Amino acid sequence: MTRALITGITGQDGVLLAQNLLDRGYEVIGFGRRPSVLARADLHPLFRRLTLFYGDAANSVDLADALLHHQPEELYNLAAQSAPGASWAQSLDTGEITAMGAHRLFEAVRRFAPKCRLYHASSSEMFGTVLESPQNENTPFNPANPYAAAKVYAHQMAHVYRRSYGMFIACGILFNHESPLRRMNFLTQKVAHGAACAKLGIGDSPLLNEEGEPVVRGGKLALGNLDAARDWGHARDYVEAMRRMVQHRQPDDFVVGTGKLRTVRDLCQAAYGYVDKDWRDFVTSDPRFLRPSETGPTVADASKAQRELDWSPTISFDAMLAEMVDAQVAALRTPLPAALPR
Ligand code: NDP
Ligand code: GDR
Repeated sequence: MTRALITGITGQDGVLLAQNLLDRGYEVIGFGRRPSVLARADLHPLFRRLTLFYGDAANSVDLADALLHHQPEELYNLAAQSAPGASWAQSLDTGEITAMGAHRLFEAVRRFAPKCRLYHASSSEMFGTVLESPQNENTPFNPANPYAAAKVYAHQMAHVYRRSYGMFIACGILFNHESPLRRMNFLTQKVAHGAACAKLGIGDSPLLNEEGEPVVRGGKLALGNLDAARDWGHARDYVEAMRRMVQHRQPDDFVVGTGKLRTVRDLCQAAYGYVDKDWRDFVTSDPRFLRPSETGPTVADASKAQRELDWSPTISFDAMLAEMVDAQVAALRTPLPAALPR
């Protein structure tokens, strides 16, 4: 039985990757912060199938302890401050976890588990204000926010450790990938929630957006830049690409995406169209959600992953959105836990 450790076990990809590996008979160790693990009651059935290790990626001792204690054969480094939009306001925290957290982990693996095969979560955000399209493994980086700069640092350090010490560190340059597990501070989940509210006739949403206000207020969903363009795929497909990178004969970099570019408007049209609504009646552009500088348009040339990993996306954009909107409808129909004392 292969033993794999996953950092970022409470995140979207950590959950879906854990499911993928457990279904293949892996033993999985989930590294995560205790309060986050305990708070995610919805994930406790999954967590019961794996071994939890409480730790913080800001703490080298926690990482070393996890490695020494469990001696994993595979390690998937997914922990990060993962929101580019929040990374201007949290630039130092982002550097501490997204850049230095990865560096700390590489160093801990070098010292305490040097034979371990490692996957590191790089990102299409590294291409930033893109210098060519579509982007492949040789496209120059041009980061446009603190998150992207931190990911470039971690990516370069992965290469340094690979070259200097012969460590197996595969870097997945993954483009945007989504699922019903997406957090509410990301675009697709806001739009899925907005479409679900429109379907159910809910004018004021029970959930909060990035600004701590109802995601839908007075029947309107406030977004930022409607012209931004991305390459969106389904996270279940992308965690399978991670697994294949770790099984590959050598550590390498792989771009993973669908190759299809869509705008925020396209996304809104598809999601509200799914519930037979016209998105223009519901969506507004609010300057508070605009970013000081925009990444993109990011669109993948994933031909290397197709060729060398035999990987290609299997879930369509429309099927992904339908799954997300349906999940939001189901959640909105489920009563919230009893109200807290006022
Ligand atoms: P999420 O935001 O859903 O998950 C991030 C995870 O990192 C959470 O489990 C979070 O835990 C954990 N984390 C954050 N800070 C710490 C810390 N100090 N110590 C321990 N754990 C910490 O992200 P995704 O699952 O979407 O992404 C996984 C990885 O892939 C990230 O590195 C992200 O940057 C990268 N990526 C994601 C893409 C996407 O489209 N989803 C595309 C390209 C790259 P907690 O619950 O405690 O906050
Ligand atoms: P991104 O994802 O920044 O690409 O990072 P996000 O969903 O936040 O933004 C995608 C695009 O939508 C535009 N946008 C909005 N975004 C948010 N969050 N909220 C809004 O209201 C809104 N309106 C428009 C953004 O400007 C942007 O252009 C994700 C994360 O998973 C990263 O960890 C990962 O590295 C990259 O994808 C690839």
